[in-house]
Amino acid sequence: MRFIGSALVASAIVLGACGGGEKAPATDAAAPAAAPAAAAATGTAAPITGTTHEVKMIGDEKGYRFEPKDITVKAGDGIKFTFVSGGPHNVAFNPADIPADVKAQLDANMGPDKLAELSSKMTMAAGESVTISFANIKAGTYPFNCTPHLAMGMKGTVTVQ
Ligand SMILES: [Cu+2]
Repeated sequence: MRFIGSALVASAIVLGACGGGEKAPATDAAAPAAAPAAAAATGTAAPITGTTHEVKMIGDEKGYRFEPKDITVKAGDGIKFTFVSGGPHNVAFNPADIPADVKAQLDANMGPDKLAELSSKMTMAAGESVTISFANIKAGTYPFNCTPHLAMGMKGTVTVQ
């Protein structure tokens, strides 16, 4: 990308803004971000340009789960994963499940909520959240899980259209 420094700053601002609210400009701004799938390995975060969807992270007497478990988003959308109960929870993609040409972009798109490769920070209390952009991620279905509760089946998928 052309201006890596300013793109990173802009991404941080956009991700931060989405973390605080639900507004996101949904327009043709998504087009340039979604177009160069082949350039996805740059590792530069692509900010959310569409809708920010909400997924709850829950642990209660019925078990540990993401709600909804499977979600479909459009190119340029993002997902805000919010702690509801029973944590700690995080959002992690198994690197082995993510195609090589998606990995760097998805990793970068975890933005300030990233803790390790393809793995978010841990949320510890109700209301804390992790926001991930799916801008510039090629169409496909990507499985994710909560690291602390993987063995208890806390898993989901995001399908990017
Ligand atoms: Cu969990």
